[in-house]
Amino acid sequence: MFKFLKKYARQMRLVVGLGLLASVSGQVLAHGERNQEPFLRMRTVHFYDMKWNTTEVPVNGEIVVSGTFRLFPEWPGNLPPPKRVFLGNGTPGPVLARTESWIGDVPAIQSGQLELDRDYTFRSVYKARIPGNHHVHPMLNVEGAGPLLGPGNWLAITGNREDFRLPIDTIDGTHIENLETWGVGTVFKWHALWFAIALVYMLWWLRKPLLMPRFLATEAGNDDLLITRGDRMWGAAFMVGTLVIVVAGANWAEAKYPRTVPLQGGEATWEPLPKQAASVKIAVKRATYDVPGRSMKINVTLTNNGPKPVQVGEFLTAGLRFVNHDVPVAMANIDPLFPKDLIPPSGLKVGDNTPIAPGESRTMMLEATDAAWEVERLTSLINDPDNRVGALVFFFDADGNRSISTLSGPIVPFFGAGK
Ligand SMILES: [Cu+2]
Repeated sequence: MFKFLKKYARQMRLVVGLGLLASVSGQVLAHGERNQEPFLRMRTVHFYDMKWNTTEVPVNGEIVVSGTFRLFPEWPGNLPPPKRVFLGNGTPGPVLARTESWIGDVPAIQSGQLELDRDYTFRSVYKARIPGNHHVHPMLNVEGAGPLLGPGNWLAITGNREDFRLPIDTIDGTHIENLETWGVGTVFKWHALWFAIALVYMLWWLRKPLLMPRFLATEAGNDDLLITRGDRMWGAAFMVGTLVIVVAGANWAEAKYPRTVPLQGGEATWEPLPKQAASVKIAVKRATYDVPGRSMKINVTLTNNGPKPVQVGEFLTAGLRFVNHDVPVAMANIDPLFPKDLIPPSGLKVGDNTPIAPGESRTMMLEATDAAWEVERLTSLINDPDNRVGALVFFFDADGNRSISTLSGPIVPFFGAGK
């Protein structure tokens, strides 16, 4: 035993070490959103104005996540369009119970269709269920395209798992103290009954000669001897018994729960926010990703079609927010609970920060530099057969009014001089 321990001591130290590393760093505990292809994160749904009411809550406490999302107009051609979409949340397992879900002011309990190039507000309310430190994302499930995640925030749930309760009042006035355990006993009893019936039925046949003797009898043309009169009676008794139990069970359920509503298969209809004309038109002249410098450099021509001079305030893609530090109103637009790891500290470098006058067209560089490109694994963009960058760009005028434009264009990698 000790010899064994000694032999594997090094490996065990390594495993323990890795475990400690995982529990200390936190980053390692995220749950796979970074493995999504960059085009899924840059050119489908952009979540902005995200708000979390809290990042620490006891079991049974309430979490409200709200914000706005825009469906990117240049939706990737290889993805099915958002014809049937469900608003969900991305968490490591059922750590939260969703109690409310809204798109605009319409419930988002069901799925529905969304329009490209439009903005929708959403609001989800959750109840904390399982204690731990969880990464929680808003998420749109698009039929055929899969889950599309918004920015994830860390949520610490404290307390005991056993204390969780989900009480509700049904339409007919029944009060259910805990929806988690309600009626589960009945489910177990019915399953046990059917399991027992199936077992008895199967044992009847298992006690007889099985595969090979039956095969030989069939080959010899004696297959009529395989099923006896007793077998037929047994089968008939089971058929009648099964039908009686089904009918009796349905009657019992009908008497016990006289008013029931079936699960609803209809679809919801959601209205997008009124369309705001993007006051600034963005034309991408050239976009490069500098691999060693971890920097995205985009040469753009910005045309201000609005009535007031504007400045570039923020470049948002895949949940990352590159904010222009020289535009105070853009900095003030960051919610204090927004995850810090998604706001690169160096922000967005803008070639020319002077406000763009109405009617003016100006060509300049936008530079977003940070290790986040690597950390978020967005650099695998350069391996895509259709490597395009997609983002939202926020513009602000002197009065703090915001207008949002979409940016889209092909991107070329730069591997460093001499390579
Ligand atoms: Cu996550």
